[in-house]
Amino acid sequence: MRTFVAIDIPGEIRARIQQLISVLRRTPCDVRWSRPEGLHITLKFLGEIPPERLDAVKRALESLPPSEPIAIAIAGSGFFPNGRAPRVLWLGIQAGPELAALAASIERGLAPLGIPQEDRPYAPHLTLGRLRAAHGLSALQEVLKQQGELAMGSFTAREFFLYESQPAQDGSIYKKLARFRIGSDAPA
Ligand code: 3AM
Repeated sequence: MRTFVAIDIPGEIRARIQQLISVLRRTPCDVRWSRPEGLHITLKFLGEIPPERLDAVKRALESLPPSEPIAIAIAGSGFFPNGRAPRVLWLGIQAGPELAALAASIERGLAPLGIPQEDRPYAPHLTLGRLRAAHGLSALQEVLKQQGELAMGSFTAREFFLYESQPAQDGSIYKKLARFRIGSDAPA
């Protein structure tokens, strides 16, 4: 099973992003847009794991050192790998150092299970869509510019999830397998 670890997006922000996607959809570009219900901020891509390893992965994620809730703001946009040869359109993530620290802690916690560590620096983002072709790119960029700062909102992340990515006809479907708390159970 193909798995990854990510932070979910609150409904109110999700609705705003869905609205943005509906505007961007009208541009004549060939993009596979993210499903609103699957929007997430990836912390760690695990790749294929044998189903019998799932419990060990969950245990490792449950026993990470404690971390503080993470204040996250979603704003701005960009392309991976760059604007000239774009493959992924993303929204930017602004967060304190706790976010990268959590991603690093997850890397460390999963390494003993043989899950390869990332060699690239952690680049938090929220994938809006994947470009199938470059045509219509300037129209897309123009509409993005018209949308201004793309300030989608902010929230405090108090949990993250282990997801399974299931291949589907029009992009993957993401299914939550387990939930993990960030910080203590006490109310903030
Ligand atoms: O939705 P985002 O972009 O945050 O890009 C994939 C997606 O992240 C990423 O894992 C998430 C769930 O599929 N992903 C897929 N293959 C990857 C790889 N080989 C990868 N991340 C790193 N290395």
